[in-house]
Amino acid sequence: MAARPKLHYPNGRGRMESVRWLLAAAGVEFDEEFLETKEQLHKLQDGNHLLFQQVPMVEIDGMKLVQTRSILHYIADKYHLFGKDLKERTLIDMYVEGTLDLLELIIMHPFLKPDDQQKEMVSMAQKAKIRYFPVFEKILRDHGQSFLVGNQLSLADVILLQTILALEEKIPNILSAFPFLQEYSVKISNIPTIKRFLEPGSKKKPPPDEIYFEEEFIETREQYEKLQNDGHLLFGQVPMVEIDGMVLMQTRAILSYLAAKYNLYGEDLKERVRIEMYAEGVADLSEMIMILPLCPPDQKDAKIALTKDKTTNRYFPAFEKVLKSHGQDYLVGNRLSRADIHLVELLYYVEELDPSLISNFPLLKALKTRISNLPTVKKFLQPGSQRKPPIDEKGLEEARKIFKF
Ligand SMILES: N[C@@H](CCC(=O)N[C@@H](CS)C(=O)NCC(=O)O)C(=O)O
Repeated sequence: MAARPKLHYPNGRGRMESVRWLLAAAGVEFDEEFLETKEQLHKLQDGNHLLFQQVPMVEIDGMKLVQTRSILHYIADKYHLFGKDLKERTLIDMYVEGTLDLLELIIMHPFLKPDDQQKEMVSMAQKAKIRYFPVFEKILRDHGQSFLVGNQLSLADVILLQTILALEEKIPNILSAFPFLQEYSVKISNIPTIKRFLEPGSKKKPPPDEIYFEEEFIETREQYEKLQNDGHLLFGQVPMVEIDGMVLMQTRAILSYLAAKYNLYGEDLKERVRIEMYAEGVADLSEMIMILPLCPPDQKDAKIALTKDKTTNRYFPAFEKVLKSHGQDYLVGNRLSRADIHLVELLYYVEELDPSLISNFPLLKALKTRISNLPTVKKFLQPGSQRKPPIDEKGLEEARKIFKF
């Protein structure tokens, strides 16, 4: 039995991800040797294993292949994913090269400076919608077939689906004006080999800029005092977040930084200020809900009644009206922003307080479902994530001891 191909690359998507996609689509099992240190790359370079001193490198059929496109072509040829004749092959090649131009932008995106990332995201979406997707939409519409070339799966389909899904992770509604591509991407995703690759546990790599964060829980008064005495806390308070070489304090400032860094703060100053207004409104109601457990028992019922009244008569109508006024999927600019995230977080808190409060607000309900189904949010809402449960009596007691309130 021939040895399984062995892929040499870091444990991330980069240029190797297309090779992983193609092997998976062809139903080929493969092994991976992850380059985790510079030394490992140098060892491959010094050992003359890399023709141009670069990875991706794939050991296959007794060869050490480099150059992503050459690797893709070899695998496509070997597994009959490169058309039935020279004409089909060239069509596939053209489609692949066009798509790779777009994919290259996605691959390079995380390496841009945070300030440039937002601009590039907008221009990437424009390029996809104006230059690339219309081409493939037309091809599919004109020939009415399920695949781009020769009515059978080819390298072109694999790379196009990879690119569509990678873009959708960043811009969920990117295919909204392309019905044929929507149907196509569902069909190709359901091809058994590809379906398996798209399921959790496969060798498909997560998005490079998926955010991982670590938490250091403050469990005792001593830990809190140590942080204060170390001079880490600007105003002696938490939350505190260490990020990008800084120590950030003040919840709103932290949220603003994260939103700006991860393109959740609108396209221009006008969108930004609307996002901020909505976020501040959400924060006011969230604050009312957050302090309910601290309320003295004799005032609690009145405070809850007031909170419910403000929810249904002030805040929910305001957001329902915003959504109704533009009929779009998101609060601002028809794309995900921190305003949507904060509002949906609030909707979950309100639901814990009284699930009936949302019943007269159909657009808010729809927003909650939509945002909750975004892959990253969905993951966060699933058990086992870093999301925290509502505070209980025990948690409250501990917080009292730590913060002395
Ligand atoms: N045209 C090459 C470019 C390969 C490339 O730029 N590889 C990068 C990693 S993604 C690399 O090995 N960089 C290290 C170096 O150039 O020394 C291909 O498509 O494989």
